[in-house]
Amino acid sequence: MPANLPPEYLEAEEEFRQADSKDEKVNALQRMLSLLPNHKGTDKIEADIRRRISKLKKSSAKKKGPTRAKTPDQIESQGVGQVVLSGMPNTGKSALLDILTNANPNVADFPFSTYGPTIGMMDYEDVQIQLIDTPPLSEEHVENWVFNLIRKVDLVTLLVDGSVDEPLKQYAKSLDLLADEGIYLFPPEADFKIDEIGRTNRRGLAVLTKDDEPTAEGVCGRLEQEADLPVAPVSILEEDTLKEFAKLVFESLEKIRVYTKKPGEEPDLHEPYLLDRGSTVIEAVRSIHRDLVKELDYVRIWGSGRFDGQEVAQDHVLEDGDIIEIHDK
Ligand SMILES: Nc1nc2c(ncn2[C@@H]2O[C@H](COP(=O)(O)OP(=O)(O)OP(=O)(O)O)[C@@H](O)[C@H]2O)c(=O)[nH]1
Ligand SMILES: [Mg+2]
Repeated sequence: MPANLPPEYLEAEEEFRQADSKDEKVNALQRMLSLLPNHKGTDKIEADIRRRISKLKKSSAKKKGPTRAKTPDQIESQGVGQVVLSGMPNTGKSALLDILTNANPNVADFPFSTYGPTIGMMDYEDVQIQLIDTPPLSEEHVENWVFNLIRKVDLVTLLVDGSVDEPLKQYAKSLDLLADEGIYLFPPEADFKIDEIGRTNRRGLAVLTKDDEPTAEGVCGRLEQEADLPVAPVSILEEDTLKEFAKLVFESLEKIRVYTKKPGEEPDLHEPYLLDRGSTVIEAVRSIHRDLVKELDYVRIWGSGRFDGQEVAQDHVLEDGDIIEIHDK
């Protein structure tokens, strides 16, 4: 039976063809549906229009669902952990990122020179740590993503400028600015993230920058007395302070590196397994391969054992740099 479609319907159909967006397409299809004469000859057309509407609606729902807006605080963690460089203006955050990583942030002798996050990877022995440079903390407007990022990272390094008149006051001010956002820094070994009153607690490290400046003399000692956090003095001009910084950052992430060896062979020192500090032998075996646990007979250890190659219990707590030799049944 011929469909005998009215001219209004054909117009709506033309609109559908011209439509650019999904919403426009759905609207046009719905108008076509309402203008479709109701008789046997149009049953198939009606079914087809309904199918097309439903398909379009489903595809736009899919789009809205899981794809979240990318904001600057959504940075994929790489390496041992994610570490933010935070601090008041001009404290040397970008200079530190610049010297320690492959990134090329804007370093300037005026404050507020950084606007967005800049990411770089810092080498520490055989591993890498992700450093993120951020705009400064200040009483003026700080964009929300900066605090959201700080809430998420594994470690917050709080930079204090060794060249200012009162670095200790700057340190206290920075802590206040974080506390205004409900963020509190604790020494790395204290790992309680959100406490019972809903505050965000983060592992923190105080960093006294520009330690080469004469003004910085004696400040580190005073900061150590004042601060609840460990203090790292750094200067971009002094290589050994940068090495110390990398070491302290690694240790503050509370991770250990564990290596494996096969019986009768040399250890594989290329790819360490990264485990949380305090991990036991059985946890290491599980993280190397889930199925290995069932097959496990015993483990020998080089490093934290009493002697090299000692057979250790499954609950033996591993240390950074341990080498384990897994024997299965
Ligand atoms: N003497 C000395 N100067 C430094 C050191 N680190 C940074 N500076 C200088 O301090 C100034 C500020 O450095 P930036 O790295 O841009 O500081 P920032 O914290 O990123 O600044 P904002 O992004 O504006 O918050 C620059 O002139 C740097 O050259 C250091 O270790 N020693
Ligand atoms: Mg900067």
